Amino acid sequence: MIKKSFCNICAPGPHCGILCEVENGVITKIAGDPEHPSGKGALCLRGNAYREYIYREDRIKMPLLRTGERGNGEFKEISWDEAFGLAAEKLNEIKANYGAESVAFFSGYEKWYRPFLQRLSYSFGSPNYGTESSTCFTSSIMSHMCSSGHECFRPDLAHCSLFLGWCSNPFTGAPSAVGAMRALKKRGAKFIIVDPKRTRMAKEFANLHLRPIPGTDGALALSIGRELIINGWTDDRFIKYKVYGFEEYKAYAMDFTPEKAEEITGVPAEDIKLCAKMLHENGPVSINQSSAALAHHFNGMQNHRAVMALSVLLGDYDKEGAIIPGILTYAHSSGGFETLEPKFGFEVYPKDAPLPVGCERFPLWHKLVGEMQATDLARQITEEKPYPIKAVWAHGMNYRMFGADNHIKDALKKLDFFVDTDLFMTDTAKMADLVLPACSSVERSEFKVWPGGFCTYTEPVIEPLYESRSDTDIIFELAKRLDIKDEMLRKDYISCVRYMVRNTKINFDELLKDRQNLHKVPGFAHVVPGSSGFNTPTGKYELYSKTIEELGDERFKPLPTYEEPDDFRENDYPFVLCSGPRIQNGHHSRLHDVPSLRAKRPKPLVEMNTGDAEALGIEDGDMITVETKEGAINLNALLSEDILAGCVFIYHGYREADVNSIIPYQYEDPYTGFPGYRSAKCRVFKCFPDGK
Ligand SMILES: Nc1nc2c(c(=O)[nH]1)N[C@H]1C(S)=C(S)[C@@H](COP(=O)(O)OP(=O)(O)OC[C@H]3O[C@@H](n4cnc5c(=O)[nH]c(N)nc54)[C@H](O)[C@@H]3O)O[C@H]1N2
Ligand SMILES: Nc1nc2c(c(=O)[nH]1)N[C@H]1C(S)=C(S)[C@@H](COP(=O)(O)OP(=O)(O)OC[C@H]3O[C@@H](n4cnc5c(=O)[nH]c(N)nc54)[C@H](O)[C@@H]3O)O[C@H]1N2
Ligand SMILES: [Mo]
Repeated sequence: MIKKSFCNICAPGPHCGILCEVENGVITKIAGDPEHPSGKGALCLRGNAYREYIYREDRIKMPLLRTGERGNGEFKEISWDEAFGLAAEKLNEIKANYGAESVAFFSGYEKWYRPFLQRLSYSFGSPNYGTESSTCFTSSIMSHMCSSGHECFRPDLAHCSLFLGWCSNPFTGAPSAVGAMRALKKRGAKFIIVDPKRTRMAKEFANLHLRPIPGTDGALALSIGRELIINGWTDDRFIKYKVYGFEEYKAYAMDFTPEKAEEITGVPAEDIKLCAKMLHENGPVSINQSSAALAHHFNGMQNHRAVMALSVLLGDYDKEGAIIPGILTYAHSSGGFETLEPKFGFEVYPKDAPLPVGCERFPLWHKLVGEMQATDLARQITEEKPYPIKAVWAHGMNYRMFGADNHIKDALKKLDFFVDTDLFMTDTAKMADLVLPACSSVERSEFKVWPGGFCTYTEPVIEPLYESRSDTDIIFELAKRLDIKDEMLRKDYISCVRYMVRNTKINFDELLKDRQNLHKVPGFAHVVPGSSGFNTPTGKYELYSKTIEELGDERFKPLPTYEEPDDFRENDYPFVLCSGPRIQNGHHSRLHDVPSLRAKRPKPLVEMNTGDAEALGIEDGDMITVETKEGAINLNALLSEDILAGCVFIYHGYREADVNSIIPYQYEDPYTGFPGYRSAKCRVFKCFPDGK
């Protein structure tokens, strides 16, 4: 029998449709679904391993109660009934003793159950709902919110003449987008790629490749902006009517001469001038800037704003062939239509609660996001200031995603009560008091949207493995056991989804009847370029952000100001450590234990420039030490001419060489709280023969 579902290894936007062959309740084969708009029948390396991922040997089979020391993995199996009874008793006890805010609710990478977890947290009385998006995507949303007032943008690849890919290598990060790039190239469009690595994207597509030192993008963008202005290559009519703060921007950008920018970024002044000229001569320009590689810096959000400013200077904004505002529809996916999902959590926000974790340190985050900024969780658990956090209820928590992760690891040990729900027995789950088994996307149902106005309510392909349950079943049951007085959480998943999409014309009964196919939302229409306006205080695109100015705090600059990453002052550490650029066979921590994928790149590697290595007597494959002011790890060297001299690149999430253990503590973007994963200073040396 063949049943349709989707692969949910990567981010929800591009989840690809799959066809699952099922025999006697077991999936025997998975292939891409040619009829599905995402993937169109093709699967990437990770998608092809989805069956193997689901059937990993370390799936958690039963609810587990800790019996040994935290972290040593000794548990006994208990029933679901006992697990819920215990959890409800402990959480209500901690609430009675320390206040509801002392319980934090956290979600790792998965997005589909988040609206319900958020509502649970708020209805319980805790403002401390937070997620992995404290390090992903939200920084770019914040950048857009305080410039245009829209959450996100999509490049109009069907009509652009120049694609400016700022930190863009879909060959590793988004394979399903490569086809669109090829079509664009075939149409004759030009490509500028900005990436310190000579990636496949740069080699195969770029007419011009700029290679800045990681974390210096803001200076580069300001300098390109300056070139556009002094050469008269800006769209003055657009600027006059649609832009606020141009004169201030112009005055500030004038300092960033190509020569000065060359000094800061390492990009030759001539290339900066050429880049501006190409942008001028080849419009419309569509800029695609990463929400991770550009944001994972001490200065990430402002760098993002500086890049975004180029679209506005060119007038290539919200028009055909440029970039067009988008809508986050449901659970971090963009369907091109609105739902009431964002309100679902916040309508029960506990109004008298103290500020969520991280919101004192990151006031712009608080203003624009309102959730807990989870990167500050380690500090607050440890210091108990301004109030203690005594319990964490987590779904899919991976402590290795945090910068300086030894701090969160130690903090978790200090908790009175820690629950983690995961598919697998991870090192984080091993530290929990109670571990609950979740099931995968093919073992449950879910409401889901896809770009182009599509939605579906999926059907389980197989029964949940072992005693595992879907995250939402767990959340709804906990709400009942906690005796939370929330009428929606007293109902069920479907009732809540119906409630969130009540503003649309989606016929939910149809969805429930036909679960094997995608449904088009009745009345769906694509956003018309030029129709979105600006949701900002001035009603214009704010190069000078009123939203930031209104914070009334001099640390925060309304212009897209360039500040050197703080760690760059550490002169004893000559290299820049850029951790995280995607690898084809990895997806954060979740695929490192999938044998066939791990076999493609078995060891954690540090990529470095061949010339740099030679100067240090390092040969390809040598075990070397990478040390920052936070700590040191050992890994094997992978040498390449394609790596920018002076930089090293390391992928994250490995147990044996955890790069986040050496990202400096509290090395965060003050606007967003995002860790500086991609521009910390380090030194590199060959290990002693004994490997130490
Ligand atoms: N295979 C795979 N794909 C993934 C993921 C994964 O783990 N594995 N993760 C998914 C997730 S959650 C996210 S958020 C996205 C991230 O998506 P991206 O940020 O687009 O992906 P990256 O590969 O991290 O970075 C893109 C490119 O930016 C370059 N880069 C790094 N630092 C800088 C910098 O400071 N400046 C400039 N100009 N370039 C820089 C890198 O060399 C890389 O080639 O990827 C998604 N796709
Ligand atoms: N150094 C460095 N660190 C980074 C980054 C970087 O670029 N560099 N990138 C950051 C970014 S962009 C991101 S998105 C984060 C990644 O964020 P993480 O949360 O670390 O992502 P994963 O490693 O996928 O871990 C998620 C956990 O969820 C579990 N899981 C999977 N499916 C389900 C489910 O349906 N239910 C439940 N309950 N659990 C499930 C998985 O088994 C896994 O243990 O890492 C961040 N950390
Ligand atoms: Mo991410």
